[in-house]
Amino acid sequence: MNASGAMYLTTNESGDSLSLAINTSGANNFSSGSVIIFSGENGSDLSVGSAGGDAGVINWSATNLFNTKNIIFEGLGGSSTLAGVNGGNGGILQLNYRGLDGYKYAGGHRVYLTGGGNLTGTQTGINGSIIYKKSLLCSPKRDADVNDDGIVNLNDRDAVRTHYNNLSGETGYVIDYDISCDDKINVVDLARVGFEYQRGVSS
Ligand SMILES: [Ca+2]
Repeated sequence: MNASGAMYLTTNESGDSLSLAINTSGANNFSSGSVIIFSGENGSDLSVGSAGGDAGVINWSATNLFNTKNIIFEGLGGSSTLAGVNGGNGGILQLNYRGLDGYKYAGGHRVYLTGGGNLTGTQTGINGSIIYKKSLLCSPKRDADVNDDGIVNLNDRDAVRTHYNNLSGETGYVIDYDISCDDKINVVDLARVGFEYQRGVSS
């Protein structure tokens, strides 16, 4: 999936954003400044005003790597313009992936899920949340970014080393570090880190 610019989810008659479930099997590439907007609508200034809408839910499942570079997710609660009524709630973003390609936190995708304000501008809507869910399945393959920060680097190598020579069933065996899915944490897994070294750093 390749995308650029702004994509908006439509809202219902209450101003709530609709939700979106999306499945991608190949790479997802976004141009700089690409933004997916699933915010609630702001209340109307007409008459007595109206409530702010709730942001939606995006549930994105990437069979392979999810590219965090450039993408902006904006799921803000709408502002209420009706006296005594809270702003809308922020959205939920769930990313399901085999691995991340690009920084998970600062430097990667930007996510805005703040709740909306009330008539006086005080935030009263509840902030939304983001859920990261990495698959540890062996198909198509387990991720070499064992600490799940979006980058394959020396920290991943060192994490594998910490569990080196542990076999499935032993207390030191942690499935995340058995990248090759052979029930052993050994040089084969270190090699996998090496093959993908610096993945996620470059654009
Ligand atoms: Ca890492």
